[in-house]
Amino acid sequence: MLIDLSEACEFIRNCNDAVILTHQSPDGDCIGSGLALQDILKSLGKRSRVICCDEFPKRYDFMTKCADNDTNFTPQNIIAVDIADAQLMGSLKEIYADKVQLCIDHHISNVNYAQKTLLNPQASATCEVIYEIAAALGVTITDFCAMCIYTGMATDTGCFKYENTSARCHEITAELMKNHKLKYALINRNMFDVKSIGRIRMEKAVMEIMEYYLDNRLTIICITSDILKSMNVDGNDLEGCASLPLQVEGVEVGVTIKEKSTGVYKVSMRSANEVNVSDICKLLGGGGHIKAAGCLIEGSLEFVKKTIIDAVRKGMDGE
Ligand SMILES: [Mn+2]
Repeated sequence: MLIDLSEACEFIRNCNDAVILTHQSPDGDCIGSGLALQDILKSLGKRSRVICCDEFPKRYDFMTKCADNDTNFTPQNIIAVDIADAQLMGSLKEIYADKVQLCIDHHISNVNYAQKTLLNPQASATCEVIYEIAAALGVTITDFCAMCIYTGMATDTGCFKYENTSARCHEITAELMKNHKLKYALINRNMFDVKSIGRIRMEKAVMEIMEYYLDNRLTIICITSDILKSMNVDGNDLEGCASLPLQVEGVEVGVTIKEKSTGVYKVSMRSANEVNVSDICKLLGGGGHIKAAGCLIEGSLEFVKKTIIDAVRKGMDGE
């Protein structure tokens, strides 16, 4: 059931000993919103812990290492942040998929799996929704909380340059900068400029295997298990690689195909401008945002590629 901000605040005021779930392959927004919410709950005198099926990547240590996760309680409330679909809980879905009481999210594709969902598709990030919650609750935002919210908003907007960067988003970050000691330059350097050696290796390999279709308007990167092995990188190094094909001049849609298991491919689709990749992925059984969406396709790699090329061609022609 969709609820409004005041109802979500009501829930938070009444909750205690909460588990805060984040999605698999955790990013700056789900980690930031989880930890920011934990900090808000702490301000209200409530215990919580932030959990994920995957380990938090090292580059988020500046947030995760400063949080104090309380493991010493039996959960009374289950909250999910930035999780559009229970499937995205990964291995934790067996335990929590049907137990989420409150989901806080900004994905238009949210499937409404929780008992109550506070969904703001206009928000640049779930962290933006968390900020609105803190403001509505009248909780004083700590410097740590401000850092978490800022990080989530920065990551989900690609350092404030994607389409989802709104005036509201700038207003909130301006507030955070005005009122807190916020190391924004350091955060953004760590999020956007610094790359691990594995990441550099991955980008080099990816650029080499990029394929061009539809008069170079479509680029596809296929990362099979073999290629992944030969790159000698870990999963974290692949985060955000879906946007790499869009760097090519003239490209309208960039697609990254990752082999999940034999004959199962995870497809990430990004649009540079006009093409609605959410619609395209929906036709392929997936979903997402207008400019960033995904789906899962089973079959041979050749079949997967052909399916994608056909679907993108139709999407570009507005069929
Ligand atoms: Mn997000």
